[in-house]
Amino acid sequence: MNFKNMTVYQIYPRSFYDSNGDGIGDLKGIEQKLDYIKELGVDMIWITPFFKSHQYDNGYDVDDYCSVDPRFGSMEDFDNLIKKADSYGIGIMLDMVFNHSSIHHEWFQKALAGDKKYQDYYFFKSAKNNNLPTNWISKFGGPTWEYVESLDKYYLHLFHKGQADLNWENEELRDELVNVLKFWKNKGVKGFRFDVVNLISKPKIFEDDFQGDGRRFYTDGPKVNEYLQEIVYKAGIENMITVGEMSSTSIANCIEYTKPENKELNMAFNFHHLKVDYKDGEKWELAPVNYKSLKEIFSTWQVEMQNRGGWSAWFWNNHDQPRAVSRFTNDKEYRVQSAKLLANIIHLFRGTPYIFQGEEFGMTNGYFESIEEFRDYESINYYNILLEKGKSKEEALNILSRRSRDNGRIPIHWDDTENSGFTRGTPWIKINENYLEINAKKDRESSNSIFKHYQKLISLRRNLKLISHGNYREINTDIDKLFIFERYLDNEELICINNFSNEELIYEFNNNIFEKYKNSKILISNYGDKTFTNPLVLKPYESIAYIN
Ligand code: TEU
Ligand code: CA
Repeated sequence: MNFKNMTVYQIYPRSFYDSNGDGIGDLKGIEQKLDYIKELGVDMIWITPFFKSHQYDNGYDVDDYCSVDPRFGSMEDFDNLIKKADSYGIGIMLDMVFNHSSIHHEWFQKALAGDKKYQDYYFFKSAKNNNLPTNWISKFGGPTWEYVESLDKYYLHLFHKGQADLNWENEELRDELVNVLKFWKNKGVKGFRFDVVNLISKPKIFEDDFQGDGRRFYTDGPKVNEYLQEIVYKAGIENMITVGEMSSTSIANCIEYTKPENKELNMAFNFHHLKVDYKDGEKWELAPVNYKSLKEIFSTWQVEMQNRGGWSAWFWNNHDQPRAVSRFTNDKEYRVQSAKLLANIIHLFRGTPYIFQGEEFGMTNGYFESIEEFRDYESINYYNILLEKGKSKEEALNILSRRSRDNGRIPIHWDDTENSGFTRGTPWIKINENYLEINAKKDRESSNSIFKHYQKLISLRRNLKLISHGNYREINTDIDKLFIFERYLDNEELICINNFSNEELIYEFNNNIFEKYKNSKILISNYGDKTFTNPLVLKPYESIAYIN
């Protein structure tokens, strides 16, 4: 399995398929859908946390790293899943939440009981001048310190107060995490995703931030590279597929985290392209999508990572993001074309593409109508923060509907039977009303199937070095919503032309581009065959790639 020509499918088990009718997706459900995943053609499945957890943050608050939470099934279910996946040639990637553990983890419980050894696994600090140890703001809103009366100390939590940050400076703690990796590696796991792993190197001095929310003090800290090299080496996972989720990171850091000679990770997720509709970088302030900025970010990351030996994991969607087809394109009149346009871009890029469950048949945002429909702690917390800031209920609900992570957590629409075929029970979160029109079964029966489009892209990446290893260059257009890029390797080249607008576009290429591609053949298109002409007429949301 080579991370450069593979495609990874992300499953959020809670919303994937419920096999026992309790309304929550589970491991047996994944096993029962392996034929579907096999047919798609992916090489690996990343499963988000299913370990024992109190679910404050839907499993990213881990009580026991070497377990299966009964909600999702048993360890035997996991063993059966990995065995069947293996027989299909599909690797399993697990999600290691090592920046923080749950406060119900036995380490934290021992710390609370006064055990100094385990207190040093975390960050317990005294108040400073009758204030919190620092004024940092949690990613979910609110302070990052929670008071423990029995210890007269505060502990650090960058996320939910149920997620206590782990002190990676402590070598015993690091060795505990190495053992977790060995446990799952010995069970046949083939890859690991490391959750917010660029936050693990905390500062020696904790100080207030009067310029921001504190992230500049703990993001991409001084020892992340050293910690990653150590844990990869000690766990013996250098030959596995590894990806780091990098929160608020930089290109320079992602190059260091992923360049092979550093023996850290194969690749890294970054989020810059998913913030071009934030107002001044603020997730909870709406702004129109800045397509010019989107193109600049894509091309800067593509070229820099290529020139300096890094490797990106590319994605539009995951369990923390709204659905891209609703966010960046037209999920109504041009939903099918839009879904294929988005797929073409990510799957023809340099870097490893990730498909988030449901993306392969064009699932949309949740179209929530009341605050009661939301489940995500971050969303509900920010709803209250927005109201406190003076937003009306309607404004706050509108912002949540556009930004909430619950948009990506709507149960998968398998077919048009009750509850979209996801469960025979009551789903833990609402099913989208549009499941009658938008579901896996209907899409795969369609002559215009998005699923079949993804199958082709996955196969192209596996078989064409031009795609998996080729270089990248953008063809600059002065039209914000027209994104054109090339890939080139030896004497092969492809061009991918994308119209991000509702309107027809007519584009005049310069002569040398036209000369290069005038006799080329179609590689993949979302509207069907057409000759490369000059000028080229592009329909709304048309995405077409030619290869010569
Ligand atoms: O995500 C961290 C992360 O960067 C996003 O969650 C983002 O910070 C958040 O949506 C606020 O905008 C990882 C997991 O993917 C996420 O599900 C967890 O909630 C989080 O870490 C904490 O483990
Ligand atoms: Ca279930």
